[in-house]
Amino acid sequence: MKITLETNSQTCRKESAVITRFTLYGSPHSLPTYKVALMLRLAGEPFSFRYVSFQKGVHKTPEFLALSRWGQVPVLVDGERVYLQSAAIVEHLAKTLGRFQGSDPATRQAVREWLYWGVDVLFPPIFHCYAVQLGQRKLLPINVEPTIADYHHHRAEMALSVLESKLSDRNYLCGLEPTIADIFCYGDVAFAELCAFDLHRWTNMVRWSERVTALAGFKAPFALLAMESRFLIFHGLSAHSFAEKATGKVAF
Ligand SMILES: N[C@@H](CCC(=O)N[C@@H](CS)C(=O)NCC(=O)O)C(=O)O
Repeated sequence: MKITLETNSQTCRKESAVITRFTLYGSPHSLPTYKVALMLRLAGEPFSFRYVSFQKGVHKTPEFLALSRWGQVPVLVDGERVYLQSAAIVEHLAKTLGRFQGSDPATRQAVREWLYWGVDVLFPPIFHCYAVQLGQRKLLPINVEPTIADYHHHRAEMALSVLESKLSDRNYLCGLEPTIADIFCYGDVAFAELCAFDLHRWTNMVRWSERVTALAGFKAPFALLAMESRFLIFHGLSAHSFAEKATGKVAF
């Protein structure tokens, strides 16, 4: 299989009717990819999506590694520049688009704290629980010992309990308005739901999730991203996506 990384500008030339500033590389199964896609979606920004197949090992190819030094998704190309690490990407988007960044310096500092907490505490156990599930569904060659799987489940429950307690006196994580902190942490909660966690025990979190899912433009993980490359264009708030034709050249 020959893998050629097609640049954003090449893609734009080919699909002259569809020119997007943003191109997101990732997978619908990737929690951090969803967080970035959801941010773009809620900000009303059209973007091209390039599917990176883990099964085919595309993320370890020299072409992809030239784009992402970490060999990981998501990758966001904004014009000529490449952005890596989902927390840094959503921060870049909030700043450059002037959306969901928090209204004052103190709020923006609290937002940053939540992003670090999300990367450090919330994401890892839910990511591992989802990986266990992908293994059970034979979608990835992963077989996790039950005791290890229980450990991840327990750590995820502890992290979700923290969210629950912090949401007792507020609508959103950093106050009255939604910020990238909410979008970022919600991405993990959405996948916890896919992992069949019983979220209804955490009533503050359920109400917060309802507020996030009620935001204009919201879409759930697999409703937003597909296992193929797409152009996701928004006309007002209704999205139209055009699946990219398999040319044999675009393997992402
Ligand atoms: N801290 C990174 C984590 C990214 C990450 O774990 N990506 C996974 C998919 S969810 C990946 O690309 N894994 C492939 C690998 O590490 O080999 C971020 O937030 O962007």
